[in-house]
Amino acid sequence: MQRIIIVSNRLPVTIKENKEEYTIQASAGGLATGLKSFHKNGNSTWIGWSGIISNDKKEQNKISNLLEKENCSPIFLDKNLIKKYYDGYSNGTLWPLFHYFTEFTEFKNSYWESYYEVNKIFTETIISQAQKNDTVWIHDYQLMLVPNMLREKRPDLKIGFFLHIPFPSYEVFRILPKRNDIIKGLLGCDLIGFHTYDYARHFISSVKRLLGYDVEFNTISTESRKVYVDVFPMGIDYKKFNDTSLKVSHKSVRERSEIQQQIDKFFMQDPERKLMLSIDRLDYTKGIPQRLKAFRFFIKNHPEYKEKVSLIMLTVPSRVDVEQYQNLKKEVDELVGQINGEFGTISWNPIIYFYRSLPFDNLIELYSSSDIALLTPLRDGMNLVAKEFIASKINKKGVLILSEMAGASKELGQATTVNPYSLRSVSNAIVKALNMDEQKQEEDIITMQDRISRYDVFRWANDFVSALNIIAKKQEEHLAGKINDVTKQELIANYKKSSKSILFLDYDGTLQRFFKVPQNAKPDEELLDLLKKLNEPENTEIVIISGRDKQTLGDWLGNQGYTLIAEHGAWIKPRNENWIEKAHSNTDWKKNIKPILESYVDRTPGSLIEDKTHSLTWHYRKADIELGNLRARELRTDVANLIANQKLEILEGSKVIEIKVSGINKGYAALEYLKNNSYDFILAIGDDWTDEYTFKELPNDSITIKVGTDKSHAKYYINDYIQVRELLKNLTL
Ligand code: GDG
Repeated sequence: MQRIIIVSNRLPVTIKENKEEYTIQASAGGLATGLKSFHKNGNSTWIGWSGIISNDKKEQNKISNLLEKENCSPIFLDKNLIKKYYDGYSNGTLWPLFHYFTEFTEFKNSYWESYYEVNKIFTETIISQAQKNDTVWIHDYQLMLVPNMLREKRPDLKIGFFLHIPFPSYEVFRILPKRNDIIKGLLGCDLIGFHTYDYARHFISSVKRLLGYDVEFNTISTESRKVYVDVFPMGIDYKKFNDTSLKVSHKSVRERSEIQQQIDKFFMQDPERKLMLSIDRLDYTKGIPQRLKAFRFFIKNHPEYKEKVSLIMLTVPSRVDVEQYQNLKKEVDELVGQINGEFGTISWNPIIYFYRSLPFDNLIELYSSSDIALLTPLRDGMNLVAKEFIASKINKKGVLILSEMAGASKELGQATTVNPYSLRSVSNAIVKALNMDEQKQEEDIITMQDRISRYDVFRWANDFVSALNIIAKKQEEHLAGKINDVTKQELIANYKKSSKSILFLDYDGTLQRFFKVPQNAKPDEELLDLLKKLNEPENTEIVIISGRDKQTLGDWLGNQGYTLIAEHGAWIKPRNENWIEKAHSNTDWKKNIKPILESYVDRTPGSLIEDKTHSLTWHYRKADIELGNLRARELRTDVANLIANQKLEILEGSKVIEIKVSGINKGYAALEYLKNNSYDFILAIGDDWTDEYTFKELPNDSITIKVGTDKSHAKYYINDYIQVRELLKNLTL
């Protein structure tokens, strides 16, 4: 079985201290359960914070030794770091922002610094434990910088990340001052998983807008690698909930818990009574005050349900030191008091409120005794409680009212969904649930149980790891085509011993980075110097082969002893000679096409037209990335219809659409150039689609190199223009 390192903020165990003696209790949380099969075989490690604040090395060793038996490797953090990294950046910045509570989001530099530092500590611990080619699965928003920190030091690892909370829309995410660092941190992964398609979509949109990377379906092309994004809705241990529910249903009256006895009393007073349940951590994202207000609205507007329905609300203490949470507790206490005071009677409490956590069996008792689950978070990554409620319904009776803002609502199509901000919507749903006939309840529960039992937490974990393995294989294949130290040395050696060499070099994206305004891409000193040196040996010829117009190319690189091929081959300027026109055609066609391009410029802010002798080009690198892509597709269709039966073709480059005279391309131009001379070393480097012609046409023994990660006919891949310059520099040494 493969070795896997699981990394999360907290370890899946709780350490208890009693007179300097420590004991360990395994956690029954969803994550720990789901990863059990990977973790228990002894070939895996779980890295996380121990939960113990201690600077004492002896104590730390004691804890580490104990945890080793559980295959856990603890991280120790001091009080100050925990405060700023955990309470601060994780829960004071990322948690509220990612749940759309921008008003609660705090931006403090010291929080960020600690977050960065702790992410580094985690990374170093992983590095100290990871063997070659291990799989590392990192969890959640506290550790979003780890993937890239790890990738930089250990490119051999398979790295996956799963976000348990929502990824917000770009318009909210962009508020974060460190937005680029967070995105780049995550892009160190091979695979990034989200609960829902919406979160994945939001993430991809932020990547496109902030970093300008191309994305095709779920694949992001960064300069050096591809990163895959996919949806894995987290499940629960269905069998455990279902079996325990069966077990507790057989308990005798005497065995029943205090809470269950209270519930029994509630039903004894009137067996027709209905019980509604909500369970959540006391967190502002869970919409607890709004739920109470909706319940008040319901009782006020439907007095016929007085004494007939109660809401049993279990809220589990959470982040109790944080002010917002203390305020929330106060607000909830007051609301419960008000509602019970206003509507309650001697024999009926509208709200039965518990502020505590319960042992697992009691939780199941609650699930199985309740008729309705009222789960109305304002935002929730998934909400496992919804699935647990359904799984515990062994008698198939019950109704789930679920907020449409919870990830689980995307999966549980039979739930009654509500907008948690709308008191009326929640109240109507309660009435609907109270009146739902049993057959419908049964049908819905069975359908949902079927889904939850199939896609359980084990399947979730397995699917993620399997997907990561498949992706890692693809990455390996790509890596095999990459210029590495060995191929680089061979290439240099072959060049050095060749008697006549020719280098076909594309310009934009290959020798120079992309600029939002194409005319700004003028060669810098470093590049001019490099080309000059490269051109020094008598037996080396340099051909700059570009889609650019002859004027610009000539101004930038003319008369320096290089051959220039402009407009994809429409013009050629042999070294130290004048331009020769290779394409002969009239340009009347431009009169029809240009107004169309102009209309696209008007409707796509940031885009512009370039008019070349034999082509018209629409550039959209500076436009909004999504609008640009959309318009590019439209433009292609519009123009394709117009140019049918004319000797014109459409070329799609990197953020450009070019309409040009057909029969000329970089490949033909390169071949024609080679006709007159023989070379024993041919090198071609290019980054975009138009360079594929060159790669395809050149003789088999040529060395062809693609810049970037897109599929190519080239033999090798290289990351970016910086690495191209580095490689070329090596040829000059
Ligand atoms: C995050 C995301 C996402 C609750 N009270 C007791 C108790 N629980 C257990 C429940 C459930 C879990 O805690 C709560 O899970 P949720 O999914 O509802 O919420 P978060 O804690 O906010 O978790 C969330 C999740 O990660 C997984 O990706 O779904 O959206 O925010 O399992 O049963 N368990 C016991 N006693 C209690 O009193 N034993």
